[in-house]
Amino acid sequence: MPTLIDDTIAAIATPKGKSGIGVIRLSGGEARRIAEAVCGCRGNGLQDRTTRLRSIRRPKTGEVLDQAMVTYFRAPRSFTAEDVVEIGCHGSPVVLEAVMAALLEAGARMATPGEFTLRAFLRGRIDLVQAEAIRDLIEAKTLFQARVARQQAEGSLSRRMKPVKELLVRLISLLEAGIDFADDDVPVLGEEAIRDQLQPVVAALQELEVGFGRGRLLSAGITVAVVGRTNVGKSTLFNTLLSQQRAIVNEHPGTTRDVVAEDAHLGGIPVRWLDTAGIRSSTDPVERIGIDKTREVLADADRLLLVLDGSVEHTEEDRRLLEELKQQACCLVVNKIDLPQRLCGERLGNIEAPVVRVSALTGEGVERLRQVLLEDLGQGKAVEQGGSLVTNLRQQERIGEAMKALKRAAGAVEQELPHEVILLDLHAALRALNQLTGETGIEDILGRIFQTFCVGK
Ligand SMILES: Nc1nc2c(ncn2[C@@H]2O[C@H](COP(=O)(O)OP(=O)(O)OP(=O)(O)O)[C@@H](O)[C@H]2O)c(=O)[nH]1
Ligand SMILES: [Mg+2]
Repeated sequence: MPTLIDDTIAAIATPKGKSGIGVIRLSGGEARRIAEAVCGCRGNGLQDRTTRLRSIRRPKTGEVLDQAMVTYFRAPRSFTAEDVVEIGCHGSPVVLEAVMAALLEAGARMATPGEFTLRAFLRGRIDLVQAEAIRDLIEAKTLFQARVARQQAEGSLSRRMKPVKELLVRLISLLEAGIDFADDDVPVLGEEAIRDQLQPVVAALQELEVGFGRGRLLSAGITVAVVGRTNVGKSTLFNTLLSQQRAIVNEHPGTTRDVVAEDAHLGGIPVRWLDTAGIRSSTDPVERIGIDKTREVLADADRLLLVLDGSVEHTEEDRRLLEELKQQACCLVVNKIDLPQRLCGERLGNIEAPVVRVSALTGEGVERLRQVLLEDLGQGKAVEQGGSLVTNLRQQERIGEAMKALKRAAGAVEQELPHEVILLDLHAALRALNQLTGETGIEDILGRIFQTFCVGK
């Protein structure tokens, strides 16, 4: 973990391998001098926020290595809040290595992963949530993930935390003042007033905690399993949802024997779709292994789509499955609506999950099914909240810690304990929130966050 920020660091910021252009970044007090040493810009120095075509040379020999676009960002108006130079070379790995070597020769040090972002953080340019969001943005697999990460990088979570922390700090100051200046007519807050001031802080944090579930979904993705008895059209639906003929479809019941898995996005959320063997009592040993596997999926999948065949009457197997899965299934899919319908709707009456009627064969209703699933995942809400979602475990832990401390404080208020005791818990809550946005006590978590960055960021 680097702690020095006095030297000037350099790194290739674009991925390894051949590309049209490759960018090398320099940051630090000497960035401009070092860049000028390799650009040979005697008497024609780099201008702030200006890009120029330059010949890049080895300082010792003067050998020309490449023609590159060189941009200078004067401190503090740069990503790291230090002097930054970006050199856009031709994207040959050999050229980039040679230019890097020239920069090191001129006095730069090779950056470690995440060190540019670390500097931005240490120089107060961004807070911890923003730093993590930059990493999430780089690692985003879908546009939706990227959008949430970008909003966090712009400080949406931090902005949302700010008033919450202010309320807490205000309450702490009032209580402290009541104790410190007890003899000087400073009014002591009553229990009622403390409760009133604690309440909005707890409510705001609670909302963030709820958002964590959705935030996790976005970053980690989920599994959605298609289940039901044999021949109801699970594999057909699975294929239609994926828009590809992935699973074998056949009129014979018991076609799917193994769990078939495929990854595809749903509204920007990474989803692993699972097609499963139809559940029925079977004497075929292979089919029974498949059904056992389906049972494992039932236990592990994040969401279940329970499929029924609308063209036949309710069977005993359907009834058993409905009974077994009515708590778990996020949606009941009545399939084969292109055929005359025989399934009695009343049988589904006491199930809470939404019922969606589709034809997996023609695709009718499948878009609606996607919508219902997205609503169940709360994606709509995530967008509404402008992306101020808690997306990682560290953030959730800190919010959880703050919540616990606030609950202890509320308990202390109820028991009419001395204000010193309440203050201990309020300070603990504030410490947890400070760690979230990185104001105090953060040394121990820095390493964990920055070591997952790539070099050049
Ligand atoms: N008319 C009509 N037929 C369908 C529909 N969906 C599936 N089928 C037919 O129903 C039969 C069974 O389809 P599958 O998708 O293999 O059913 P499954 O639930 O995966 O069956 P198992 O793997 O055996 O459990 C096939 O002949 C499909 O063509 C539909 O929406 N309409
Ligand atoms: Mg099947």
